Amino acid sequence: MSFTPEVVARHVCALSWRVRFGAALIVVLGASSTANAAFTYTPFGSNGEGGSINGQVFFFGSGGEVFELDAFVNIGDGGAPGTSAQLSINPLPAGLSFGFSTQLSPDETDLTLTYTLSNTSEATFPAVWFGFFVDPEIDVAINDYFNEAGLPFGTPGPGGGGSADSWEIDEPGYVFGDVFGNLLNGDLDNTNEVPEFAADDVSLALGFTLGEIVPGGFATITILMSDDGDTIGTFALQSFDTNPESFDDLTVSGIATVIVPEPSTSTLSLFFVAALLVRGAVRRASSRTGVTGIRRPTGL
Ligand SMILES: [Ca+2]
Ligand SMILES: [Ca+2]
Ligand SMILES: [Ca+2]
Ligand SMILES: [Ca+2]
Repeated sequence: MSFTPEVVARHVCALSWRVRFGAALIVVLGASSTANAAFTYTPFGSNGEGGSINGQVFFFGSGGEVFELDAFVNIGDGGAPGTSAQLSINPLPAGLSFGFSTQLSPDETDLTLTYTLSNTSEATFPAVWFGFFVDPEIDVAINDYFNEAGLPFGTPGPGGGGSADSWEIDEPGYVFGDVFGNLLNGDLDNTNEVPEFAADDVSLALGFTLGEIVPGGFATITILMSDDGDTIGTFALQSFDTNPESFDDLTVSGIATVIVPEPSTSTLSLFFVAALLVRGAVRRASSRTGVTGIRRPTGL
C-alpha cells in the first residue's frame, strides 16, 4: 500500500491508540507473565465485529489483544473486484440474512464464533464466499506489535464446506499488506508475508468457498480462536511474538457447513398426491389395454 495521506493518518491513529492502550496494559497487567490466561472481552458488535477499532475490549493470554476482527461476504457477482460486504460497515447482499453467536470454553482458552448466512430470497446465490479477519497484537506495552510473526499449518480444505480453503498472513494494510484488499475481493493469496525472519505487525485471514446456497438453504461458518493452540478441522493460522519473553500466541481455524433444505411437508404432500394420481391413471389405462406393467421374462 502506498503512503497516501489517508494511509499515514490511519497508521498514526492506530499507533496513537496502541500507545495509549499499551500504557493501560502496563497498569492493568504489568509485565507479561504466563500464557493461556484466557479470553476476556466486552460484547461484539451486532454483525460480529470486534476489537478495539470496533469499540470492543478483547484480551487473550496474558498480554495479547485483538485490535480488529471482522468478516466479509462475497456473492461472486461476476467476479468483479471489491464486491465483498465488510460486515462491520456494509449491508449484506439483499436476500442473504446473517446470524452471529459466540461461545467461550469452560476454561476460557477457546472462543468459538459462529456465523450463519441464510438465503431468504427465491433465487439461488451461485457462488458465496466468506472471509474471516483478525488483527491480533501481543505484549504491545513491552515490545510493541512490530515484532510478531505468523505461521500456517495443516492442509487447507477443498471448498464447498470443511476447513478454510484459502488463507493469508500479512501486515494488516496500514503500511504494505494487501490482505484487506484481498478480503474485499474475496480472493486471499495463500501467502505468509510475516514469517519469523521478517517480523512485523501480523494479521490473519481465513477464506471459505461456500459455493451455491439455494433458497431456504444456509451456511454455517464456525471459527475457533484459541490461546492454547487448539484447532478444529485440518488447517490453522497462528500469530506469535518473536520475543522469547513473550509467550502468548493466537491460533485461528474454522469449519464451514453448507445446508440444502429438506423438501417442506407441503411440498412432500403435493408430490405424494401427484404420485397417487399418476399411479391411478396408469392402472386405469392398464385395465383397458390388459397390460399389467410387469413383464415376465420370456421363455418362462
Ligand atoms: Ca483450549
Ligand atoms: Ca509484540
Ligand atoms: Ca498478502
Ligand atoms: Ca497485529
